Amino acid sequence: MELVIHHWDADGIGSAVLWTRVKGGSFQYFTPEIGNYFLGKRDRTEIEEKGADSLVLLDMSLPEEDLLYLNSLGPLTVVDHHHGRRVDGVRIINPTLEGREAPSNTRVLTEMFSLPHNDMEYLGLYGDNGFKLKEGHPLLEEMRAFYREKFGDFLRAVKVVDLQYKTGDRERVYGVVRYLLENPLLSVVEKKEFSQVESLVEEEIEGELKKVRVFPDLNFLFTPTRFRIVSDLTRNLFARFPESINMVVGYQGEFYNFYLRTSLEDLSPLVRRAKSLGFYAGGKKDVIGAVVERERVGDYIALLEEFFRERGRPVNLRSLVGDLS
Ligand SMILES: [Mn+2]
Repeated sequence: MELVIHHWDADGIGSAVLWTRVKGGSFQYFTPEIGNYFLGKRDRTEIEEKGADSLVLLDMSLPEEDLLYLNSLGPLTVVDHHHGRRVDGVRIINPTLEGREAPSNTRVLTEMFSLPHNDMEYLGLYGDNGFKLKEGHPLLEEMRAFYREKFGDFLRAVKVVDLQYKTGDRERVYGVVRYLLENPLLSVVEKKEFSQVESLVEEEIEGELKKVRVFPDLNFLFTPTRFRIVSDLTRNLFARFPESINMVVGYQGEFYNFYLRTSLEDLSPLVRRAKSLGFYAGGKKDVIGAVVERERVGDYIALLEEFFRERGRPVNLRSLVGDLS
């Protein structure tokens, strides 16, 4: 049995399906705790219990220590399109390592196996890029030409596949992989178990937004929901209160998930500082996200407070975060 470890989003799901179709044989599937771009303790236990003969990692950039760990369990192949580095002794197929960008992992696989253009390729391609492709972009035109009058159905199908992980329930992700192994992509929208997730997610977002604590210049929400909606919640607050500090804290597995959006200050220096201090952080000008271990929550809060204090906008996050539970 080969264990297919894949990203939980549309590109990761499409990659898992493509790999299975091309390779044939016996497979099991695994995606890390949703939201974590590394393997937690529970992930490792679960992977070991599968007892795979070989492993493949698709569309997921994991830390070097995790790649070495997976490689120690059996022969490992990595196919990816994220920026990263080579790791000694690990077989990595990734065009970005040779300076060639790939818009999705499903496209890397399609080219690698010399497949004709296909549904799974476009599932990954639209999933990873669709929202940011401007009208007239060659990739968008390519997908339009492929689906023609079914293009609208295709967009809807991608959305449904991509939404499954937002429940935080990995079984839903595996469910859609299994379904797509047997059924055409466009038919996912007709399956209630998949399409209902959209309203489940919307209801959860609305419910959580009612719990936001509103202060002058600050909106704060602690949301221990299983749903992976921390970034959606933060974006929703930011859309309404761009001039406030909008902070949402979620809880996932062994970690806290911090998101902060504001137009008050350029957050890029904060992102760099957080990374240099060893936090799993990322972001841009108006957003910073970080996954923080329980023991380091205090340090992370201190970092945020210091950043805003230095800029003449003191904010007391400590008292709010103090009662996370
Ligand atoms: Mn991808």
